[in-house]
Amino acid sequence: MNVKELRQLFPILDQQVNGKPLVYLDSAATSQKPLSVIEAIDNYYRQYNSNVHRGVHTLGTKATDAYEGAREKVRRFIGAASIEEIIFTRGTTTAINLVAASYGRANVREGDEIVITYMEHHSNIIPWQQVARQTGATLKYIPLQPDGTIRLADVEQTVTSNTKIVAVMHVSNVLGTINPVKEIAQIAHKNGAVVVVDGAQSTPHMKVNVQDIDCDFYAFSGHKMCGPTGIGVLYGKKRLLEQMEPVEFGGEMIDFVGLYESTWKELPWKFEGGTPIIAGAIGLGAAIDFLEQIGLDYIAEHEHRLAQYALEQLSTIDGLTIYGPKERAGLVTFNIDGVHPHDVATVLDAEGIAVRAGHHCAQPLMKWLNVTATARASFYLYNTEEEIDALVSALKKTKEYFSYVF
Ligand code: 7TS
Repeated sequence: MNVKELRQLFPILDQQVNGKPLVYLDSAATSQKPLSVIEAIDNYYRQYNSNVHRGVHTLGTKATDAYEGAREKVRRFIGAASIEEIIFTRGTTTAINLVAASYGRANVREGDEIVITYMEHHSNIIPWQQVARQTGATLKYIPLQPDGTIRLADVEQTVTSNTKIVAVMHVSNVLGTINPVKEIAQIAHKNGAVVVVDGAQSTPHMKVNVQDIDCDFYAFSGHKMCGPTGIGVLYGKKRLLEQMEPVEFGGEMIDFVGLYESTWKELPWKFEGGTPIIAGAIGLGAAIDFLEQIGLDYIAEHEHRLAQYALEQLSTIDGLTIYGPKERAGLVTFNIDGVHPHDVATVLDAEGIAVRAGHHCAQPLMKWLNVTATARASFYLYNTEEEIDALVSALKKTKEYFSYVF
């Protein structure tokens, strides 16, 4: 299937925005959804909407099979050993918060260390700040190289025998850096720490195998990988999840409820209190089917080509600064001298081009870059070189417009 045919599977892409063909370059914020995902959710609500794990009626059984079937698809997709290790959450943020609230508070003490990096998204910073505050532990940062990469020697330096948790993103949503999470996990384990990987920007774009990485926890969101919003995943090693207490209590997650005490269901359900995100999980399952059909290796290669082409083309614009390393995932973050990134995004929008401007939920990284905000174009399997040409020519126009005004 070529990219033109592939684009036809995404109905939203075929529209005009401000009188111009839509150029959607904001997939790192959320991806668009193929018909097969939209239809899977539609079918659930039209044909077998029911609660799961409850009654024995036919629709309920069908819904339960589809919900649990999606869990098996996730397990296979990330190479986990068993479905007990796959917990459905609302997204990456909720998944990391679960680890922090459960594993973090139970295992981190005063004098311990939690290690993260300067490039983390807020959702992999604030939960750890909270654990550090509540336990008296210290939060430490692995420094970055000038190109926005991490040196393993700096990981070795920062992680010590006092470190209990190392939390790091697999792929940066701002720099596009692909972090050596497997090697970081080895260093963490050598020091007796567990590793939490934020996979929000990796699972949509490249093959991920949690057993090969040997991470202890891995978090990601369905909506960035062609699935719906409101569904995400926490992978955790069974040995650790077994020891952990749930953080949400109520229906669905219990085994027996007495007047003063209760017991929990086995894994993974003890972490899924309340009616789960049934349509979301079914949609995520359909998204995984779709991504596997296209092929993660093809997607990674396509985006790599687009990113390299974008780097080449954008570097022809005077006064445009690009942040991050040359070898990167499929996104480019930049600033144009003298033009605020929000103005860049507004002018691009008038041309039908959607990019994100702001701090990208990475204020410590903005501080490290010495900027308050940037613009970001992020690519996915449906983007084309022609769209990058449209971006470049609109940016040239933006530059001319602002040099004329000021
Ligand atoms: N981690 C990373 C690396 C992310 O890029 C994001 C979202 C999250 C965590 C949070 O995911 P959520 O689904 O729980 O919200 N990143 C972005 C972004 O770059 N632009 O908008 C959202």
